[in-house]
Amino acid sequence: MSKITRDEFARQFARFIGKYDRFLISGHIRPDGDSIGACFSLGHALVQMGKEVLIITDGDAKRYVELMDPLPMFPEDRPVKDAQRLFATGRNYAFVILDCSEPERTGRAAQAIMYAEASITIDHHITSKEAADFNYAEPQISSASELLYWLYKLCAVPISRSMGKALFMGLVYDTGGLRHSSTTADSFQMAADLKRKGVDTTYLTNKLLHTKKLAEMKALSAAISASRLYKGVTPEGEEIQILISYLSLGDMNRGGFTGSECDGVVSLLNEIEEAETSVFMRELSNGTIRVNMRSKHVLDVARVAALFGGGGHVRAAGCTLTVSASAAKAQLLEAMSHQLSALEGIPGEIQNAGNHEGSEAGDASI
Ligand SMILES: [Mn+2]
Repeated sequence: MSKITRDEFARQFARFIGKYDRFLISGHIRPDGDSIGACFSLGHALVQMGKEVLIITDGDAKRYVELMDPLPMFPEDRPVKDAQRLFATGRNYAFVILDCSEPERTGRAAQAIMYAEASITIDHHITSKEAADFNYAEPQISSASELLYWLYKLCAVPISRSMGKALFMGLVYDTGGLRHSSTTADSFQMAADLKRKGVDTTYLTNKLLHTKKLAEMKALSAAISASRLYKGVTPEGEEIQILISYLSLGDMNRGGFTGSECDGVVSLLNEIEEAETSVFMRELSNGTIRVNMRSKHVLDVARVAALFGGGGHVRAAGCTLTVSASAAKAQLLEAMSHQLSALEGIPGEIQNAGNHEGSEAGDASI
């Protein structure tokens, strides 16, 4: 949580973008729709002010970048220390980090903070740190793109159609189509304003949320086949189920899909009615396990992820574990059991379950 108000930060932000002429802009590693949307909205805002902009990404961003009006992108094969040479004037630049707060979370852009004249972070994650010269985070807002939208309003930055497309992409991506609990009346107001500006909301929503490659559907199919439900009981006595699925590199090779085709799997898994919480684990090439989690209304998965050095939001979070798949599953269940009074597979954690009254909840949990 930031120590300053949105109004106070808006004044810092306006001074920051007014002061510098060249901006290197990065979102987080393994970019998503909000990360790219936030970067492109700011990039177009700065270009319309006559500034020079370079967007730097780390990981496959094509699916999102191709929906945007083009901006100069930092070449894949250039080291970050060359950044200032890539600006036409070759002079120093300011570095902007969006949709995350730690330079390390940007991936290959991380060292840019050393070469930059000044730096700023604008984020909406709960795990926010203050690593730059100026830092601002609002963990309760839906997306970095929505936060930027309201900052542009406060700074009287006119929102062009190109910016509108980017902002809408970020909003729709991070809210699952104005659907997640992070969606507020302000989010709808922003969407309505962007629609009025001529943003093709139908096209963007269909492209972002309802278009899947065959390999992605095969990844989902494999993840469903490999899934198992675990029963738990909340402190309020509600019975819930946690779905856990794991795909090894071997599973993925056999299925003909790679990591990028697995990105949307966890959200689709959590559409399964029985699953209050869904955990999708997949083996990365270096033998570690990437964990993505979604919950509907009970578990705070950000708290679970934080125990393993990860982060995210209450209903959507992720972390990376360097243990075997079975150990990862056991450790995640153990972490989740702290928020429950009982959880299948965690016999040591059920001392509060059932209250010795032989309740159905107690029976279901073991
Ligand atoms: Mn985001």
